[in-house]
Amino acid sequence: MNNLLYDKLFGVHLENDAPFLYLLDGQNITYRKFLATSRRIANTLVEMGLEPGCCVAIQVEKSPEMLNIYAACAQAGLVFLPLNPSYTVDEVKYFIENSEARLIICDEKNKKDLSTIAQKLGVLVETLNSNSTGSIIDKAASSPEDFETVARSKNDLAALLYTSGTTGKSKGAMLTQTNLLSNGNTLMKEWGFTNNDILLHALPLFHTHGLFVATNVILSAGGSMIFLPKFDLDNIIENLPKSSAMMGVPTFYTRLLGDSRFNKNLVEHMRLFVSGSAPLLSETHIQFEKITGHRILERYGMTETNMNTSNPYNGERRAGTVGLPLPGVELKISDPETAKELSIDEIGQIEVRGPNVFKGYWKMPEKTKAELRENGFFITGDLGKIDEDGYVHILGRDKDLIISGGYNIYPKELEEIIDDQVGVLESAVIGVPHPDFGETPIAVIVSETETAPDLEIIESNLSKSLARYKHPRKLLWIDQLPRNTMGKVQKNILREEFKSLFS
Ligand code: MLC
Ligand code: AMP
Repeated sequence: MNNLLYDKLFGVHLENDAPFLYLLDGQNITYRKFLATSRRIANTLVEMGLEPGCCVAIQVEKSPEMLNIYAACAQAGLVFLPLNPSYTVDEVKYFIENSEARLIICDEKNKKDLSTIAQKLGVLVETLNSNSTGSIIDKAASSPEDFETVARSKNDLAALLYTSGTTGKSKGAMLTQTNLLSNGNTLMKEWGFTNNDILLHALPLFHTHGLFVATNVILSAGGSMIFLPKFDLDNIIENLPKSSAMMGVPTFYTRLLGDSRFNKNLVEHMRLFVSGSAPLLSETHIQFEKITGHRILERYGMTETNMNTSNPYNGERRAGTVGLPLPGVELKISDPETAKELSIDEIGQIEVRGPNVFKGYWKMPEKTKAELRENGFFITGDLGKIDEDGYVHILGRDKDLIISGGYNIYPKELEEIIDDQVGVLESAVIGVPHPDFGETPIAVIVSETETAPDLEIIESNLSKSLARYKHPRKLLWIDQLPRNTMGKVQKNILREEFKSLFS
């Protein structure tokens, strides 16, 4: 037995002296050097008593060392669990508890708060700061540089990625080595990545897009990344001429189009722009082509499935569609009531099956059973159709989900907190169009009495428990929520009523 994830993504680069990461300060990190640091960290993790299969949670700002820890986990057979640094302590507590992580790696500034939780749960705490310092780095400096790769099977877990759920509780998607490897390799081939590519990487590393799509494709191809800490227009504009490809959420593209410095000359060297994680408006696609001559390649994926479809690299990239199923991925449209497969152009729920599809939700067999059929098809919760040329169109969501700038927000999580506030009878959180984030949540609240609830206090209480990106951009007070004859809140009516709030 070997360890395919490590061997194929990382091990193949042991002798590679080409740059893996170009940093903002002008330095670069070669593959060889990157892997040497990763091996030291792998030794450190094992010295702490972590055994194969143990989960390592990490909540830090984006840094090269975060990728070192990803590589170290792969090599030591540990399960990598990245978390958004903007999560509050309350949110992180749930993830640590639910995942049964043995170690949490956090920024020094959060150590005190997290240590209190970690101590109760018997979890180890180490630090890693955005300036490359931290206890894990100190320990790794005195750990040996040789590390014998731990054997893992291709069905073993490689990562646990939490995705919020309609019930308000986040679910840990169990991703195996096969899930990650099959997708990385397929995308590398489909999108023509080689070791000549330089990817402009401005996505976060705690989600599928920045970690498994962007990073794994570059590792598979042996290319390089210009590694930006976050999406910042000045840095993007400066680095576009040095890059060959960029992957982003639609907000990246609308922000670029809104900047007067963005023009055709900047992107002369680029061969590919990829968009995903949220719908790319046709008008963005068209305007981007008008200015740059490039047609953005839109693809469709999920935490649970990695990537499912892609517009063709060679061939027609159709605006308003997410392209064709990737090789090895089966995609069908089914009737949500009967599960019967629907025909061309009929709208229904999107189901997918393939080596990219996850193993199930961590410790949630009921939820797994409800969404992952015995025949291997996963019910995505997205609604769509397949046109006569095989292109997939996403036309809505069966799940009550808001996607803001590529981050998912489940209304239920917010509604539960708002409904608990003094003076609130009930609430409905809906997504409305937003010029920058595509969609943004607003909360419509019904008071217990005839007077308005204190919206400021509600807002302040929300900010104590929820990451900033989830906060409703507006709280509104109304007399009553519209309901259908079954008593169900008609969110579509609210969405229609408030659709122009930010336009
Ligand atoms: C930041 N903020 C957001 C936000 N991002 N609010 C709502 N939605 C977001 N996405 C908040 C900040 O906390 C801040 O709050 C304010 O908005 C402005 O911050 P900013 O600094 O201007 O934001 P910025 O750093 O520019 O971030 C915007 C962004 C970023 C779009 C660049 O959110 C981003 O990188 N998104 C990508 C997410 C992603 O990778 N998704 C992939 C999921 S995987 P304030 O008020 O305190 O100032 C997946 C599968 C698939 O979906 O198919 O890929
Ligand atoms: P996540 O759970 O964060 O992985 O988000 C996955 C969801 O993002 C999918 O179920 C879709 O609803 C949405 N999504 C991803 N890519 C696209 C796309 N290209 N167009 C529309 N929606 C998308």
